[in-house]
Amino acid sequence: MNLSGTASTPHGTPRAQAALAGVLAGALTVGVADLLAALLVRFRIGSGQGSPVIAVGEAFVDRTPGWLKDLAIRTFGANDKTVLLVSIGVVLLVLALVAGLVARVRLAAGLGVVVLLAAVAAAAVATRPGASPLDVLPTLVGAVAGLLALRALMTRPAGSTQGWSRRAFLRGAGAVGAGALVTGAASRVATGSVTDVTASRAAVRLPAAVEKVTLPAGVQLPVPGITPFTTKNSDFYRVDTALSVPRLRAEDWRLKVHGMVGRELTLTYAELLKLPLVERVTTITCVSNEVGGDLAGNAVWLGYPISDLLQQVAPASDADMVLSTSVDGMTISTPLQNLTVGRDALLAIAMNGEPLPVEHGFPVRMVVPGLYGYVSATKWVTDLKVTRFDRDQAYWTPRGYSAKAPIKLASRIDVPGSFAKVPKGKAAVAGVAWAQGTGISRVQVRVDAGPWANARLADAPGKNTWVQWVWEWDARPGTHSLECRAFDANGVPQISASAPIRPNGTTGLDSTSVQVV
Ligand SMILES: Nc1nc2c(c(=O)[nH]1)N[C@H]1C(S)=C(S)[C@@H](COP(=O)(O)O)O[C@H]1N2
Ligand SMILES: [Mo]
Repeated sequence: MNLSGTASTPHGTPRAQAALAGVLAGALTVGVADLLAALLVRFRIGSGQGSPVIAVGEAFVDRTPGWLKDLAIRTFGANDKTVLLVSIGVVLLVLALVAGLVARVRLAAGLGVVVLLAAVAAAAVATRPGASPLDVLPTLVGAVAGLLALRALMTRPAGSTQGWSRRAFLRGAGAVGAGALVTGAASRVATGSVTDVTASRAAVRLPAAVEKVTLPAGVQLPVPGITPFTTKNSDFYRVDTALSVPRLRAEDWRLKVHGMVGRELTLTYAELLKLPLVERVTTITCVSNEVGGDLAGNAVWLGYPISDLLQQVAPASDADMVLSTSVDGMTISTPLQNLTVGRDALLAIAMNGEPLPVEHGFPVRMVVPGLYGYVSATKWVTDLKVTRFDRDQAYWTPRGYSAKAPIKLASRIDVPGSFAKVPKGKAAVAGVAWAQGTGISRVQVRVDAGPWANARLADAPGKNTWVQWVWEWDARPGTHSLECRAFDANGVPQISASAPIRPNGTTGLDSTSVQVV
């Protein structure tokens, strides 16, 4: 980059200087806005959604068509959010650079670009669910700081005829850059709620369960490479629309239960911990899971049966749905019946013996066997409204997904892996199958579309988890295709015709191609 005065153009400021001025002003805008947003959160002013970059990202996620979202989840998996935030950063960088270059030709026009960007960000902030008018304050103040910085860096000092001297420009740029760094770092510190929620989670003492889960040893087959029966928290798939994970302290959590009820109820975390909590082992699954995909995970959950909770509020007899809302504004509709029949649907506080990880819903989430996550598994849940499907709608319903979505019977081949080289002779073909709420009675495997053969099923602790299966194959040299299919406990076979993710989940048989050598 040549910042020297000799590169000076008729417009006075060298291009590189102008571009740098734009980028530094942009960085200062974001730094100031985020610092102010963090302070508002600290002092509980506004709704806590004042960060312009996060708001733009979330508004973008909201407006993303379902197919694109599915593609992003499939392509980037759990990194889809990082990819989005980095993309926003790159777009912002380019636009800031452009603002600088435009300002070089016409200062007012360059400032106009900044105003336009700020207006878009302010609109995104103001339209977040539950946004408060105060939330736009950080964006506005940040924009003013950015405008002043850009103007200062682009205006030659009084008396100068040559444009900025290199040294004067660098001094100004250094000051703006330092301002951006300091505000950016301070916003990190002020978002100390980050450390707050970690401390809050670390302070949780999990009460003993009044009903404990003991897993039979036979749930786990001794097959290398098979999906472990229990998914480690660190390996558990994550799907949600939150760009920054909601950081809600247990001390601040409240659950309101209301709507078509005999009497309303509010629950604090301390009160929840004193209730008789039970353990349940449940496999949850995402509707976006492809045939053979890994958006499913199994854990032992500790929580309070939602049926026991609902009993205390006396739902109206004509209610048929519970609309749950999370602290970040996600809404999820669950058939009332799935929450009141049996005592397996939980208001969960722990996962595999630990308080819920923050990204899996700390302090409290729902876990309901047999329903895809988007119609049951509300993380960071704070509100339950007893209502009717003909009165209320959840987030995904107008976006092309069914209002009700039971998990479809599925099976998957884990070993051998796709395109694996398998030594000839005896080889284990193994995987998992699930039909939460019903259970699995049989899994079959076939080679090269030949006859179906029965696999051996591992033990299952109940109907609500996946079950491992293994089939011993006498592998002959050559390229072979393997397929599997499952039958539920009622003898109903898995649907072999393929169906897309929308509106309510895929069907089709998993297959894998291997080379036996
Ligand atoms: N607040 C909130 N809860 C949510 C979601 C969300 O976007 N926001 N996504 C749901 C979906 S689609 C799924 S599949 C499950 C995933 O839970 P996990 O991330 O713990 O695996 O969470 C559900 N709960
Ligand atoms: Mo999902």
